[in-house]
This record gives sequence, C-alpha cells and structure tokens, in this order.
Amino acid sequence: MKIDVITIFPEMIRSGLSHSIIKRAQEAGRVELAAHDPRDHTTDRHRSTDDTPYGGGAGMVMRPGPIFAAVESLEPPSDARIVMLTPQGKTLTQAMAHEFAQSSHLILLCGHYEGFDERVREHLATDEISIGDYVLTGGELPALVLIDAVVRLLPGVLGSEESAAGDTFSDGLLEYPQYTRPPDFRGWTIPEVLLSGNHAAIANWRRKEQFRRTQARRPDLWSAFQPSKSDLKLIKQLSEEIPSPSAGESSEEN
Ligand code: J9Q
Repeated sequence: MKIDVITIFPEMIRSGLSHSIIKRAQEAGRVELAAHDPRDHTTDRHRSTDDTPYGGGAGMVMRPGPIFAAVESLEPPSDARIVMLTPQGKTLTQAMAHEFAQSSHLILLCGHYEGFDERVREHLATDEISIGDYVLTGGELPALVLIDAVVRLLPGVLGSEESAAGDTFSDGLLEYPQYTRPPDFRGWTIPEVLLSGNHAAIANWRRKEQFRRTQARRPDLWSAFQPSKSDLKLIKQLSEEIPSPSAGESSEEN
C-alpha cells in the first residue's frame, strides 16, 4: 500500500512515522509512506499556500492550486482514496480503518487555518474524515492517527504477539484488566484467580470483566454488543454477583 500526505509541515508527518511498528512496516515494504509540501507546487513569488477568504472574514484559506498540483504530481490511480482531515468529516471508526486498509493508494490532505477552498472538497477529495470533536491546529495529527489505525491492519504488519484480533472493537467490547509482577505492589494485590492456574476460570473472569467495564463505561458499545450463548451465561452470572468494593466504575463518577 502507498500512503502520501500533503502537508505544509512534512517533517511533522515524517517524525511521527519513524518509530515502532509503523517504522518496521515501511522497512518490511508493507507500506510506502511519503510527505509532500504543497509549497513545492506554488508558482508565486512568496510561495503562498493560503490566501484571504472571498467575502471577507477572519483567517486564511488553503488555496486550491498547490493542493491539486501536489496530488496530480503523484499520478494517483483512479481508485485512490483522497482523504481530507477536517472537523467537518465523519468521525473515524475501526470499520472505516478496515475499509481504507483495502485501498492500494491513500492520499491524505492536512488542512490548516480556516480550512480548504471548497473546490478541494467538491472536485478532488473522495472522503472527509474527523478524528473527534476537539479543536486542533491542523490535520497532521489526525493524519498520523488514521495512518496508525490503517497500517496496523495490513497483512504482515503485526506480529502474532500484537495480533489485531483481540483488540478493543474487534468484538466491540473494552479489554479486561491486565496485571504483571509483582503480585503485591505497595499492598495492592492482583485478583486471586490469575494465580490459580485454572485457565477456564481465568478466561471466564476476563470475559466478565470485559462485560463489567463495557456496561459501566461505554453504554453505547454495550447496547450494540451481540453476545454468544456462552456470553449470555456469564452475563447472568455477573448480574447475580455481589459488587466488589473496588469495582469503582459507575458512569456517575466519570
Ligand atoms: C484540521 N481540529 O479535528 C478532529 N479531526 C480533525 C480535526 C482537525 C482540526 C483542525 C484542522 C483537522
């Protein structure tokens, strides 16, 4: 897969992609990542990538010319996904990450200031994506988030250890709590069952912790969850258990 990022801060993208699993994926040839500066596709004396808005008002707008020229210089195939990262887009989900992972060529457009000239959205972009409702200074961090979510889904990128199958959202539930040594840290001990060596009991405890946490913290995920027959048994058991004093996870206190 090829991923090109159009950004006035290409070093921000390059540095964000030069670590850990994403770095290894590039070295292994699973993905070819590059950042491109639309400034290199300007023709005016000041190499300007932005200009004042028609109709007046505060701020600056990204000019269409350098964005179109940067994309066209990549000679994208007709099935390339050209994705704008903006607060106006649909919020990125794991299902959308899977969909982008099917594409052979992704081109990400990072906005700044008051956003893009509308003709980029109308005549160049195929998709418009947000990563959530908060104000950022530009689309670079959202682009890095999208790349991370997509690249880890590509075949051969995750080792068996890190495999994507058991992650949160692969079955729509939050993960169970994890513990490592020491078994007593400052008087805080780990759940007894994890030391029992009873693998079936451990699996049941973990599944119930997933249910407990998802119910308490993410009622939206819990409503959408489709339990199996064995899940239904565990959900009933959980509802009959006396709440433990350390189970401080009511949605009230968040
Ligand atoms: C470009 N806030 O925010 C959330 N998803 C994308 C964005 C964003 C922003 C400002 C500029 C993208």
